[in-house]
Amino acid sequence: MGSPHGTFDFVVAANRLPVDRVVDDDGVARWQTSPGGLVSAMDSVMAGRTAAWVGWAGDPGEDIEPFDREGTRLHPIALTADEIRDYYEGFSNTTLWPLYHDVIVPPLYRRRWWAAYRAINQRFAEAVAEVAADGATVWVHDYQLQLVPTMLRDLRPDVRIGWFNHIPFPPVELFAQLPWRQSVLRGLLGADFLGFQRTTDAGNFARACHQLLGATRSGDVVSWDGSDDELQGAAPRRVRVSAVPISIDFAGLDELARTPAVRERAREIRSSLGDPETLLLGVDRLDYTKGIRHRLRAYSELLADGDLVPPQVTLVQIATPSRERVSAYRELRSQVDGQVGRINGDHSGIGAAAVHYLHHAYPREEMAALFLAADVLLVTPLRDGMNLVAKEYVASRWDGGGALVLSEFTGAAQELTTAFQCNPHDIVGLKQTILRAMHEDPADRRKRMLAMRRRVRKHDVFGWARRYLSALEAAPDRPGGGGRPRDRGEGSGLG
Ligand code: GDG
Repeated sequence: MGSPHGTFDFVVAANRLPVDRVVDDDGVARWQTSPGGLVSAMDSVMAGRTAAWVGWAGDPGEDIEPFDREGTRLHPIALTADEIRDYYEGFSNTTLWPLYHDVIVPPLYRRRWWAAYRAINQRFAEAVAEVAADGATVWVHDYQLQLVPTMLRDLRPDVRIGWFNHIPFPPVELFAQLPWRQSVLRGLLGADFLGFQRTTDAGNFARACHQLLGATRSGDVVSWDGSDDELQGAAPRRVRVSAVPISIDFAGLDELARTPAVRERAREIRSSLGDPETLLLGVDRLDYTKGIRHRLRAYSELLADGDLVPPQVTLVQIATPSRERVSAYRELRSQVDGQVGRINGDHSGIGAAAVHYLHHAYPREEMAALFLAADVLLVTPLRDGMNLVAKEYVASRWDGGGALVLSEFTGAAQELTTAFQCNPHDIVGLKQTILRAMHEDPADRRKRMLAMRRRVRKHDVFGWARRYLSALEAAPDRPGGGGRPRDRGEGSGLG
């Protein structure tokens, strides 16, 4: 080992740092903590440890020196404009994102993007190796960094490595399209523990390892002897693989939604929309996985059928700008713009808009007020790892009001079983589900909401982080770990 080890005994590696660089009115740049549950969850597990976070600062550009913020060392990874294009917009968001979301749009396979992905993953692995203390725990996040576990293990066999996939892991029949499929699996198998949103995702990963690498699975341990056709000489691996579904800061959101300012704002929102009998709401990143077009299609048919009539009913659709340099996202935007224009042209009146379409990001308080104001939240993804918006809506409804229409293709559908579940591809079924959510007996709707609130309160983001880390601690082949001995049940193939 060349250079001396670092001093941080807990290291997070994620594509982005937990801060954004903002420039004040007076032209001075400063760092602002990014909003969101992941950052709060990580704060909660970092407290009391010497912790570092390795990630990209968000702009193309020069090296930024590591700096300390709220007790955590932030270690920026610099990316040039070409690297952002090839590693981030290209391989991460034009190859992996669509491939892992059921090929809703066709993934593109470009050798130049793959080369950049490998190089940037290596850069992350080296940065982690530099800051991690002897025997440190390293938590790697998401699909942008799938090669980091093995690259890091090669540099630092002493550290304990976990990886969590925020998005689905596809069935092997789709994953097998990837020209570099074995390298990706091998990259992940460098971890001690791989966490997924759903049991199905963990199963898909294990099946891919079986079919493409000849690995075996026993319980939640995948074993690979390191031999396969293309990659010679790898060390054998035993890796724990299971589902640890992510959640949100229930108490924080519940508290925010109860504040007088948020409640007042919720009333104001309804009154500025003409106090509709039913306010429908959609809140999504503008992403083709979220089923926004299917939702708008169902809504426009309900208007055309005369089942819904503005201004008694209106839809607010927040579509947060996302990945605007990627062509599939630009195309989606123009399709959604067109659809909204047609719906409003056909069905709005003066002071009675059928759709209020807002292509902006909003502060957390405004989101909570929108959740509290909405009678029905429409969450209709074609595929979604979890969908935090659904859980955030539930946490905001301290009043037991509201109704959630939820696609069965989200991770959240496995937990929020009393939601009005739907198949967004089935437009007739989706229309009926929206009407059912609007018209069900209020006492029954309330029961559904209270059951979902109990679930999310009990399984919040802090519990998720604790569960994840204890699974990582108990990973196989580690002193004190809970792994099974090698001779028990191994080699049984995939159940
Ligand atoms: C990925 C997976 C998985 C959105 N607009 C605004 C805003 N948001 C916040 C939401 C929510 C988050 O962004 C979006 O999370 P989702 O889970 O809905 O979706 P992805 O961005 O696709 O996230 C997903 C997640 O990772 C976590 O593992 O659940 O399946 O795809 O928190 O509230 N927040 C604010 N203003 C906005 O305009 N403040």
